[in-house]
Amino acid sequence: MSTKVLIIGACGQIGTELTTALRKTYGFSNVVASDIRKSDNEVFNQGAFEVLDARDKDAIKACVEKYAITDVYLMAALLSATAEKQPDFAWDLNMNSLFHVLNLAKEKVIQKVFWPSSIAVFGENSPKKNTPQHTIMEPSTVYGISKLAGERWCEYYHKNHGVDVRSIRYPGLISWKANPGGGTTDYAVEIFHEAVQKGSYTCFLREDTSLPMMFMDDAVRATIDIMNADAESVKVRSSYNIAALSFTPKELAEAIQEFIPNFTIAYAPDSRQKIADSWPESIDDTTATTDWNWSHTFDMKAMVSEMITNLQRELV
Ligand code: AKB
Repeated sequence: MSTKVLIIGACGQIGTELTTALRKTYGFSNVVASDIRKSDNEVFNQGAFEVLDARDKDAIKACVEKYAITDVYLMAALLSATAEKQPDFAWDLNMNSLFHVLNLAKEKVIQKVFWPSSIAVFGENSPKKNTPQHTIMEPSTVYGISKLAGERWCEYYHKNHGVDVRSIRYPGLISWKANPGGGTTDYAVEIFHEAVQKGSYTCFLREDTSLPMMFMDDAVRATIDIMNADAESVKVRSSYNIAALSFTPKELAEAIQEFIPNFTIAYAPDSRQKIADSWPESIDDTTATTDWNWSHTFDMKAMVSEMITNLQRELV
């Protein structure tokens, strides 16, 4: 049977670029994008789009049947900062959407599921540096709790119902095509927009807050690679650590100054600092490398160069 993809939450930061990449892989007619509302990004005028609430199982099932979908990428979620403000809604969206999709796979209505987890599954008692694949996980945020619970459910559905679910723990993702929304790592995208447009930025995290990050091209490639890997090589069915970069706001500002020498940064930490302080500084991703050959390609300099070149062309 040929692959037919549904992306739920396609209009977000990852979904936008994933939609383009999956269409390149499977063809326009085999990829359906969906979200609670359509964004005005051109990407969504170029192929099938459905307005879909990720909390509505019947609507997801109807869409899956309409297009004979085989693989679902469930990208809809409330991220860390927003989830703290709306815990009930975050739990409802982040958990029930996952149950709906896992149950469709259990009922054999679909064949394969991708579900994103996050470095937010770790907490204050996890090792901060090179956080291992398997370690203490005591997340202290609504978002992190929902992602850790989701990971346990993914593994449970795989072991007990044979569901082919695959997942990676994304670090902060840096991209210029679509903006993030409601995350703690969002500063690492905002800083580029303000550097290019205003030459200055006030960061909501302290200058010495080191967090794991990745350029979007690597994140999208990881997503597609794990979905294309042989089932036997995907041994972890909760979620895989993946890693690329780790830097502080100060280090990022210095890297931007290499391209925009007059750029200045100030610091005004807010409630997101507490979230960042509970997360790892860097991640050990050797299990993903061993199991399905993962490695990142963008280093700090290449990422900063891509961001500035593309935003200067788009925004100035
Ligand atoms: C967030 O900051 O909430 C996300 C994440 C690390 O999962 N970008």
